Amino acid sequence: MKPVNYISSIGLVLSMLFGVTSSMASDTASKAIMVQNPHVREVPAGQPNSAAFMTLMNHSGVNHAVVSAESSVAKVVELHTHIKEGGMMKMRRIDKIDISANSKTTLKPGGLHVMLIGLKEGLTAGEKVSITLVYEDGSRHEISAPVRKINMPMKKMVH
Ligand SMILES: [Cu+2]
Repeated sequence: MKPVNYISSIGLVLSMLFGVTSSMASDTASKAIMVQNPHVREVPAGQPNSAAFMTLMNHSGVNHAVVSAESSVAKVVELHTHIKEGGMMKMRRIDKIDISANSKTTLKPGGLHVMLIGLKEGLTAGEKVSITLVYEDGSRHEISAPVRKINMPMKKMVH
């Protein structure tokens, strides 16, 4: 093999490697998922918990999932869903929230939500809460969710 051919084939291999790397980078979950209408339930000071809701849209052909969430307003942040048990709606912690390829998952009162446990202070409508979503591939997405008044019977908030 002549040196010129050898060098050009290295160049080909390198360009293939970089091509693969850049296409993978553009497919991270945080780039594929669009977060719409994030909001957090208003709670008075002294109320220990609140919840965040939003719509997660997956604009890729790959299944993604939120595997955890973080926020500085609460001591613990968990992913929750509601299940019906003995005629009562109860909240349950779940490991992940799936967002299937080319579809959307809606977090809403009475269903999936990001639970904010052990609030450091009350949350007043108009304030903004920073929440970081962590996806299954380790990519992260920081969102700013406005606090809103959401009417929700407290008896339905049993854990
Ligand atoms: Cu909950």
